[in-house]
Amino acid sequence: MKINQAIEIVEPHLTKKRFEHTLRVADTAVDLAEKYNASKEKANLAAVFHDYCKYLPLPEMERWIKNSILPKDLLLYHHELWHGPVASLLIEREHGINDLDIKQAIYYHTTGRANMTKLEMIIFLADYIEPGRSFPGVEEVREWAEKDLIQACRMASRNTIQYLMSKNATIYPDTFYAYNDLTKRLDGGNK
Ligand code: DGI
Ligand code: FE
Ligand code: FE
Repeated sequence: MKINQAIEIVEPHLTKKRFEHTLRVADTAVDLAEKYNASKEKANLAAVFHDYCKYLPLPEMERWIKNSILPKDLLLYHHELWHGPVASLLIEREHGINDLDIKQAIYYHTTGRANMTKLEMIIFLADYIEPGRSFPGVEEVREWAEKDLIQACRMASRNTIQYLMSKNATIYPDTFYAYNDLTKRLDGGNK
């Protein structure tokens, strides 16, 4: 699919702010793909669709999870976790995007997971560091993104877990698996 076609599909599903976020994620993802030798086309397309389902009504997302191969335990966690997996399903059904790399990058963009591919890390990180973000600690992650993709993802994952724990939120297993795996990849972890 051509990128302009993807943008036209996605725009009406998003608020203006979310659409602008999406375009910044796409720019950031293309830069990261360039830096880390991944497909810029795939990074661009995955980024444009990553929040495609962000505003789908909750009962509709719930229905998709119940009536598809998506894991049912998603329903036991915060609904913020649903839009990536549901989007990975709907972009194929509605728009014929069946590239597994792209679908997985969209699927896991919120939580990450163990053994993330390069494209998954690029979308996960681009979503976190796009220039509109102002989380505490984001500047340090931006600096790491210049030199070490895994370290940058690990910092983003760690910050997200710390933030969620400070709110007493529950944390989806893949969120922890991402952090543990990225940590082990770097230094074997501290056990
Ligand atoms: O869709 P975006 O707002 O661009 O960003 P996102 O999809 O990365 O994240 C949406 C929210 O999900 C963000 O506030 C962090 C949160 N989140 C990530 N992992 C978990 C989580 N929330 C809960 N409750 N549990 C998680 O494991
Ligand atoms: Fe998202
Ligand atoms: Fe996003």
